[in-house]
Amino acid sequence: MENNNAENKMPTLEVEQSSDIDKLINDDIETLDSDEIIEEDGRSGFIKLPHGLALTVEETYPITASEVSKTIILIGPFDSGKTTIETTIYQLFQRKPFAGLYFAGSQSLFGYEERSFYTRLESKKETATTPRTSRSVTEIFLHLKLYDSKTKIKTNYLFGDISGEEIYSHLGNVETISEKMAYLKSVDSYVFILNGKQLADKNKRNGEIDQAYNMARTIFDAKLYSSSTKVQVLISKYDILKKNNDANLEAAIDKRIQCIVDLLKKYVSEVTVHRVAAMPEPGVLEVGYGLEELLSAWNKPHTGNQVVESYITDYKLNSEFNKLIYKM
Ligand SMILES: Nc1nc2c(ncn2[C@@H]2O[C@H](COP(=O)(O)OP(=O)(O)OP(=O)(O)O)[C@@H](O)[C@H]2O)c(=O)[nH]1
Ligand SMILES: [Mg+2]
Repeated sequence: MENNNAENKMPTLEVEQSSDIDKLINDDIETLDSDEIIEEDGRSGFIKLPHGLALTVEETYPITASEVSKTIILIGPFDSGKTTIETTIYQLFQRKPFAGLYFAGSQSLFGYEERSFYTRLESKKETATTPRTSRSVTEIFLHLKLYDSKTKIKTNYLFGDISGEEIYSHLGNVETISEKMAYLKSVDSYVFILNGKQLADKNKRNGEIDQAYNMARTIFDAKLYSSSTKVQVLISKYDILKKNNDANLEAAIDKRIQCIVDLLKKYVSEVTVHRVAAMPEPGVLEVGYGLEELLSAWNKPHTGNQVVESYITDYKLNSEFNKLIYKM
């Protein structure tokens, strides 16, 4: 879904000061171009504003078709911290630039606010909580437009907020997942989440890792990826694991996570492992721990060798053209 044509035409202005960047970008709700002013009920001069909620798959098409965009899908069991990762990134951008990126707008401000309400960084609540993502909801994409001060490119990030039950109902079933979730084929990054709270519990640890392994296998066997898809394997709620201060336990977990990485490397070339504590319990790690590194991984252009195992084995190389592509 990465589209590098349209938005690269940013003004080639020398940006030195962050005040200059503030002028270049703004956090206004995005509106349509002036030539798209519409007539509504016979009254002219109305501008159709985005509804501001999370977007459906169809509502993301105008963005992905015309502008630089990256789709990030977070996959993990219920309660693993997916929504908190998305909302904390949004909230951190309200404080300052992050990973060299500046907030440059959002078409789903209400969607973010709805989800952030109970976890505001300024909140006086002792324990932050995130409302559970409802399974039936079709509005799953949160939109963030970010400006990269180095490359001077604005990129639309679309974060798939998929409930744990939804994705796990397809576990091990390649046919239903490729039919119901075909849009996943053009995903730029998959984030497979392992809940640090479950990893810290010796009775739940193996189940958590096996489940992530099987989910990854289901998605990739269903061919829901492209040659430039990247994968991040992520331990969420890392503060809970870290509290144990057990280096042997972490080494054992790393070893098992490596099995997931080895599996994924058969399909795609860029697989990285991350530790994140988006909304940690007070005192252990700072809010948003690991998110800057994660954002950088999403933002980095795909560089790896793009030929992957299933591509090689599945395509019949009948024509000379196909044979050439394979050799390349
Ligand atoms: N200790 C700790 N708790 C966290 C962290 N991140 C999220 N939580 C808590 O974990 C709970 C679940 O987080 P969510 O973000 O709702 O999880 P989810 O994966 O979106 O859950 P579903 O929408 O039900 O699939 C919430 O109560 C959060 O406050 C973290 O970094 N550390
Ligand atoms: Mg959720």
